[in-house]
Amino acid sequence: MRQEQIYRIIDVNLNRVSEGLRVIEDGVRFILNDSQLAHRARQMRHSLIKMREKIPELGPEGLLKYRDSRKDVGASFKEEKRKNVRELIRANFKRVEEAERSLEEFSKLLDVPSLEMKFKEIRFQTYTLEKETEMAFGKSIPDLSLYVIADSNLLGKEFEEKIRKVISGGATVIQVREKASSTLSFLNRAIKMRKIIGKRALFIVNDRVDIAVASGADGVHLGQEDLPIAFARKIMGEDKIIGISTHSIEQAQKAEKEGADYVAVGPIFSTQTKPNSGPPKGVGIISEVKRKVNIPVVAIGGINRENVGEVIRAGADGVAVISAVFKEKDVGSATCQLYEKIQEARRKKIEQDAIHSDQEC
Ligand code: TZP
Ligand code: MG
Repeated sequence: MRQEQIYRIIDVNLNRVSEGLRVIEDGVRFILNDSQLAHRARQMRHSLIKMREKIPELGPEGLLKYRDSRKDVGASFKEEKRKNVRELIRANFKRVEEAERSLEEFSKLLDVPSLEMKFKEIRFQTYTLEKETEMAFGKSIPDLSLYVIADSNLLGKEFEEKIRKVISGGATVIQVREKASSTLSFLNRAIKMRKIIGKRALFIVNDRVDIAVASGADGVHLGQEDLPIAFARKIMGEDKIIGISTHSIEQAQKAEKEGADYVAVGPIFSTQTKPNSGPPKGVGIISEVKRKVNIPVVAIGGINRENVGEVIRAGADGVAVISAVFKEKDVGSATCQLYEKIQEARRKKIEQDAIHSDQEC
């Protein structure tokens, strides 16, 4: 690859980042009236402009000679329609992040010290800005700390009573999972659960987008073989939560790219509840996925009160459990104990992380 080809890629991507940041800046400034977020977007744009000046080839004069929009095969790509401002801002963040990744990768081929690090820094600043912008737009980041899956196989007759106890025990999310029942009884159960749960926890339907919408659930949880995210999003809308089961870093990255709101990763430990879920991955996969994706990561599979601390300390944003709650006699107290263990592990993790960062200084 010739140097001018690399500079052409750098030029194109610097423009993409600047343009995307400009759209974001205008959105947060004029629609959200958030001057602080707007200021940060502007600062990031300005620091990119400064980078152009850092080396002659990246200065405005230098780059112009590598620019040739007639030869750019992407110039005629069809622009997509956007449904609303939030979707437009999100699309611009994605565009900015992709361009930043390209800048970071191609700068490795240039002999310019610290360039790659600088691009990386800006990419991470973008992730933070995206998270805060998303929050400012009102879709709060869901609390997935204790995600209890109400599997009809284990629930038995007193299901309503058990759900109430699980809520009082501190579950932040409750999912309805029906693997063997008819559509009608699945729907009826979902409607009942929505009523019982109210606003005290998030309510998620497993597998079925239609039942999620019909029962007024907060979201749906999909597997790798279920309806793809793009179609589920069309039906569910932007404000609902879509979670995906993943079994590898690649699947988690793909889910994030396609717009999932969280990923479930597992099985972490061996589980009898879903015997065909593959070999246990161990807690190592949690920290690996956390390093690669920015959406919340929920660990699943064989998690109980003995091992939940380890899972949280590995970086999981939450744990999803079935048997640790529903195979216990007292489901309320089982939930409560898990919840306490999660909080305790979080406190420990914060302390450990603080010690680590002191040592790095
Ligand atoms: N997906 C991966 S493992 C699993 C699912 C649904 C089962 C989790 O159940 P348990 O009883 O908490 O191991
Ligand atoms: Mg499924």
